Amino acid sequence: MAYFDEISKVKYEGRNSDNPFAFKFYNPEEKINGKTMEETLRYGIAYWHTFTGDGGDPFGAGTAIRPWDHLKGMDLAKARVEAAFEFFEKIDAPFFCFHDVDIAPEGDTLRETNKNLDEIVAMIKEYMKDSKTKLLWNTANNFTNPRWTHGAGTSPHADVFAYAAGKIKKGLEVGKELGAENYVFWGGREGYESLLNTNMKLEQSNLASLYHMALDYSKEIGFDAQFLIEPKPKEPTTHQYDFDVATATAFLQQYDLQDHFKFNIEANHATLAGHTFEHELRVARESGMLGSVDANQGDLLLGWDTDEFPTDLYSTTLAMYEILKNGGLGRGGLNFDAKVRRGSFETDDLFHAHIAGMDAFAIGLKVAQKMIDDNFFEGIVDDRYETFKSGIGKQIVDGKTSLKELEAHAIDIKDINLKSGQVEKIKAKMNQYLLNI
Ligand code: XLS
Ligand code: CA
Ligand code: CA
Repeated sequence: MAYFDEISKVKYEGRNSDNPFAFKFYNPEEKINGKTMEETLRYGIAYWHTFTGDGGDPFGAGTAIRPWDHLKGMDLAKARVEAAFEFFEKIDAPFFCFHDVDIAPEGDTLRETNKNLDEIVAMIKEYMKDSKTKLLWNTANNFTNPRWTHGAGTSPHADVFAYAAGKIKKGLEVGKELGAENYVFWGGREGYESLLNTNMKLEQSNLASLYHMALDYSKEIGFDAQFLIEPKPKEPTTHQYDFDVATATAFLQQYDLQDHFKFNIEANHATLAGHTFEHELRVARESGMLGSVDANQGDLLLGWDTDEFPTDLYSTTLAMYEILKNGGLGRGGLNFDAKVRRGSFETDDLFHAHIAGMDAFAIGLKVAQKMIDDNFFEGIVDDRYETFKSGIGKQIVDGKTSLKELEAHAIDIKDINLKSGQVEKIKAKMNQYLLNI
């Protein structure tokens, strides 16, 4: 059965096309710096928003009208798989991502849940045989069911911890079965509401043990995916342990996990942490830990995790600048962890939203590559740190000086020739780049 009958395969038609079902900038075959756009951008479709989500919010029921609405339970799960692969084909997606509960309903026990999962995973595997769409990552949803109220790997109850471990074990098996490139850990409720009822040290060390067990088990079964941690500072808990890239890096280092993890960085989580998207990408890239990206955007007027489709070209460009400087995303990709607005309830909106996001990152890629080719900003950075290239500056960089020597150097200095940071010139130049693609 076809779910999106009216829509044919979305193609690249160029910037002047007025066909709403065509890409204007994303041309999968176009080469940018020797790699096709498809190879660099590695777009992923988030199963939970696009096939499982219904547009509900804390103030009202779902609004989405979907061709599978009349179904329930396993029939619904199967219809979603059929719809998903039709959608992947039509939007030309190289990857998809899911949580366990997105693809199959939870049963009353873990045993029942696993049975449901087995059936749907077998079906997905069949569909994947005739599809180019691969699994970018999967993960266990250890945050929706009421049992996770106080956390999963950081729960104060050992049975809950064991349940979480069991779900992760299954997640790793599923990832292996479907050839996932990565496996994600997002600590949805791994945090606290009040320090007065929390043993923070125990919770964090339990969480680290869980990650170690996951690493051991993936080795045991020969699942060689890249492990990713997805930081987020808050929501749903007041304070989440994986607050941002810097905090999560310290956690990984403290528990000797740093060599086995990279980061899955979500734009909206970066802004919730009071950073820009590109800040988080930069921090991860500088320590060689930029793994994958959840491509979306927040709304600064609202300030919560709105998971909007990314359309802000300034942000997609600065993100692509970091990604290109990283030499690409390796096994990672750009997963649209984004949902259509509650008011965009028609099925067509799913296509419009993805086209908008895919075009926005294609523009970002083109502009960022041009910026890098021109070396304009790199030139500014280079000049700015000029004094560290020779003399006392070089000695500082090489670790070959001391406070005594530096005092002797500084003691009689009267004028220091500081130069402008040129922020306005930089911003104007960025605008020029954006307008000239
Ligand atoms: C929620 C997160 C979540 C992770 C995967 O805010 O973005 O969807 O990406 O569990
Ligand atoms: Ca995410
Ligand atoms: Ca989010």
